[in-house]
Amino acid sequence: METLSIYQTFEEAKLLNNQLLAILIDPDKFELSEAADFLDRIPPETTHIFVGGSSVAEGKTDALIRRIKLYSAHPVIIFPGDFTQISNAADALLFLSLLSGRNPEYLIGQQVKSVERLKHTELEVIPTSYILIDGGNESAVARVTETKPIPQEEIETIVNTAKAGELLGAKLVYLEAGSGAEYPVNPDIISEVQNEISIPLIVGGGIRSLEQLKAAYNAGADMVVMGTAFETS
Ligand code: 1GP
Repeated sequence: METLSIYQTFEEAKLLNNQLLAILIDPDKFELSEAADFLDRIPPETTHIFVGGSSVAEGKTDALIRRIKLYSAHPVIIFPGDFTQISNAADALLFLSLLSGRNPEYLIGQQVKSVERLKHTELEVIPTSYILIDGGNESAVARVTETKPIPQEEIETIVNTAKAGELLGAKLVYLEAGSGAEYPVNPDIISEVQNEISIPLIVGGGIRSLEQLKAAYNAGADMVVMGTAFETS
């Protein structure tokens, strides 16, 4: 049987209503020596490992991915804070454009800077509309990109931003409340976005409990990303 590309696994999940779960590891907050134990503790429902952070020293992402690969068969997807986090050791790259903001550096600047590096990799590149939504506290994404999140009340703006991303050719939409958000993206927003788009939907930021996880899936998230919940327990 032909192996599916990473993106095909997203499409399949959407089609079959399967729930994908990604565990996010920030190389900046992670000791390489803890990788084996950590990967042993992640939930059996985990389908993907995301690696990335808002400000990570050069080389750290690559070293972490290589370590993860020693202990885990899960596909590793880079969720980069900037172009220096691109590593050929991963399986795929979320090629993010921060559509909620109006900072050209994160709309197209970083993407242009990444091209030379991408030429030397075999990464599967997945164009992704990245939409930052207010999670009740200042997120690292907002701070580093110097952009404002969209308030949760502005559902129409959020839905239209997601749709615009799809029309521009994005293959995924990522609704982000920010790592360590006080509260996650409201399920009403998730379902309205899901109704409007025909590409898979990722939701993350501030999801710590099983109830929040289930609420996100029930509202229509094809994948949920959890990071902080596993950093502390
Ligand atoms: C952040 O969506 C991810 O980019 C995960 O957020 O750390 O709050 O789980 P948490």
